[in-house]
Amino acid sequence: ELLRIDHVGIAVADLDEAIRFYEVNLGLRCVHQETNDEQGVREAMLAVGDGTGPRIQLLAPARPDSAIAKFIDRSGPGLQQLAYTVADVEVAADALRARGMRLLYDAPKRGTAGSRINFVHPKDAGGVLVELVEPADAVHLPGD
Ligand code: V0V
Repeated sequence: ELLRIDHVGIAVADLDEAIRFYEVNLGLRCVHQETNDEQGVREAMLAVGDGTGPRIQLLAPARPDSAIAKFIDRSGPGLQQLAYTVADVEVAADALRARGMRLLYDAPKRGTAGSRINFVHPKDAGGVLVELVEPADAVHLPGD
């Protein structure tokens, strides 16, 4: 069900400062920004190189009780999640549930740029918060 790496998510305290750091020091390009109220994050997507590969997602807390705020309080800024592209997030989530993994949501939630997302609990995935991303423009082909 996992098609490719979609993005790697990094928790940051200050989004604007982090975007500048990645653009100036690492040469990445910010290609998208939004606030996700449900998740309590301000986020930015950064393209690497020719932009065809996985992106870097910078995640800053939008409120103090959010998942990102809690992560930074506990672990400091740094790698927070690894996200895979899937064709159908419900099909992928069901397959992982059937293999005994806990998915965080019963039904998908809204992710970046109109995508549909769910997560595997990090305790069921070797200490990694695994995100499933069905992009808004996902094409459902027979056999996907
Ligand atoms: C917590 N733990 C992690 C972790 N967060 N381990 C690896 N990576 C992480 N990111 C560990 C933590 O150290 C504890 O380990 C253990 O999990 C138990 O955590 P818990 O008390 O059950 O849960 P919390 O309250 O720490 O929350 C963790 C979860 C939470 C994953 C449940 O962060 C969550 O709901 N995340 C999903 C939503 C999210 O991350 N949203 C922000 C991105 P010990 O100490 O017990 O060993 S939004 C996004 O990605 C968007 C919009 C997008 O991509 O489009």
